[in-house]
Amino acid sequence: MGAGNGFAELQAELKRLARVKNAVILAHNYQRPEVQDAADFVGDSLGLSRRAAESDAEIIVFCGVDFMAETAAILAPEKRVILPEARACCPMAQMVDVEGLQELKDQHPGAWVVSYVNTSAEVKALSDVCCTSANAVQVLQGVPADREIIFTPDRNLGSWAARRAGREVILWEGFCPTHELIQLEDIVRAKQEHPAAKVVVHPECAPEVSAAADAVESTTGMVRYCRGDPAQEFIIGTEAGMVHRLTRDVPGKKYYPATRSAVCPNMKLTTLRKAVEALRWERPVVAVPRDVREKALLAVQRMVEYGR
Ligand code: CIZ
Ligand code: SF4
Repeated sequence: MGAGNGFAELQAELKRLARVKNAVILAHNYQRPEVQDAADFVGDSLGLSRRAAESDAEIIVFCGVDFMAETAAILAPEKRVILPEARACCPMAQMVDVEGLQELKDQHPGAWVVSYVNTSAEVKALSDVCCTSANAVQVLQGVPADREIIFTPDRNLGSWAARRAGREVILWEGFCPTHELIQLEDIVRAKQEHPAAKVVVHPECAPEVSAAADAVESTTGMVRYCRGDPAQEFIIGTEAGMVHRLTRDVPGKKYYPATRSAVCPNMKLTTLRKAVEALRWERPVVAVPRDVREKALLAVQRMVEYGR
C-alpha cells in the first residue's frame, strides 16, 4: 500500500529518519495498515520482543501499546525505546495490580506466577515467567508439576491454555475488552454468510467463542494456520488490524472479521504522523526503573526462550 493512498511521503520520511538515526521500526499486528506497511518488522509481542533484543539499532520505535515498549526496554536497556503515543495502554494489563497479586501470592505460597506479557513491568517483576498467546501452553507445561500456578491477567487465555496444557491454574479475572466484544452470535452469523470459511479466533476471546472455532491461535499462529490450511476463506476473531496482516502475508485468500467492532482504541492511537514525529524528536521514551527491570528480566527472558 505505498503511493497513492496519501501515506507514501510519511512512510518515506519514517524510513529516512530510521536510516539516519539507526532506528528500527516495530509494529504490532493490530496497528493501522499504513503503520504496519512502514515498519521493518510486523508481528506479535513475542516476535517483536525478540527483534528488539536482537537488533543492532540504537533506537526502537515501538508502534504498539505501553507494555510492549516496556518489555523491549526490559530486554534492551541500552537502547532508546520510543512509544509514539504515550497514552497507548492496555486496559487488560491495568486489571492486575501489584498489591492484589502479592496478596494472592501470599495465599498460595510456593505457587508460580505465570503472567501474560500484557502486564506492567511491576507485575512482571512479581512473576516467575511471562508468556504470550503464542507460547502460553508450553510455558504452563514447563512449570514444575508439584507447583500451583497463578495465571494473570487474562482469564480467557488462562483457562484455554490450562486446558491445553493439562494443568490447573488459579485465574486472575482480567480480560481484553476488545476481544470480549466478539460474541458467539457474530461467529454464527459470519458462518452463515461464508459457509466455506474456517473460523480462527484468538484465545483472548470468551470461552464459547473459542469453542465454536475451527482453530484458536495467537496472531502468529493465525498466519501459519491460514497459510497451511487448504481453505480459501477465513473468519478472523481478533482485533481488526489482523486482517491487514493476513492479507499482506498470505495473499490470495479471503479474510472476514468476525465483527467490525473488535477494534482496540489504544492500538489505533498510533498514527503514521505520530510515529514520524516521535522518531524526529526521539520521544516519548519508555524506560523501566533499574530495580523493577532486574526483577522482571528473568521472567521475560524465560518467555523469550519458550516456543522457538
Ligand atoms: O501477543 C500479542 O502480541 C498479542 C496481544 C496477541 C497475539 O496473539 O499476537
Ligand atoms: Fe490490550 Fe486487548 Fe488492546 Fe491487546 S487488543 S492491547 S489485549 S485491550
